[in-house]
Amino acid sequence: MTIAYVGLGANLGDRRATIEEALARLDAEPDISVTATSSLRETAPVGYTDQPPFLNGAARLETTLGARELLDRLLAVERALGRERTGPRFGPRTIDLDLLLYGGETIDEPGLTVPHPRLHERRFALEPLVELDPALALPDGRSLAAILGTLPPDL
Ligand code: PH2
Ligand code: MG
Ligand code: MG
Repeated sequence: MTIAYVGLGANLGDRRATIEEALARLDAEPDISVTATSSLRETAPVGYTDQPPFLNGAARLETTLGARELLDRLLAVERALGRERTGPRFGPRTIDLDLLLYGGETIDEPGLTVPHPRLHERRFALEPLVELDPALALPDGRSLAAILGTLPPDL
């Protein structure tokens, strides 16, 4: 059993309903349990700023799946909920499920980087994780709460 953390994001359609539906679908998978969810907060878009505000949060999962299998399930739920990958990188989306942390593992494979490569620089991803567990750390031992304390506001 591995504890994994997934970042939740949406900025098109009924953002809250889509995030809740994504969590229900993940929890319905026989080898995934959603064991905690953070509050959802509205955030200004980062990276590509000409798009609507996001609703962001994070969830704690327990899973018997490997990281690659878990990622594949996340992508399948995104597709089922109308996620299209036609627009600009970092552009608007009905749902974004990002594998942020998978146990204490560090993974660097094509299409699968854990911890998420931009986690340490994104307030909208770090804040819900620290809300879920203030003691969370990166695999190298750096505390997420400490990283958050050094970050400027998301731009
Ligand atoms: N996701 C992005 C790009 N920019 N900005 C906010 N506020 N929240 C996001 O989830 C987000 C973003 C690409 O995944
Ligand atoms: Mg993302
Ligand atoms: Mg994503």
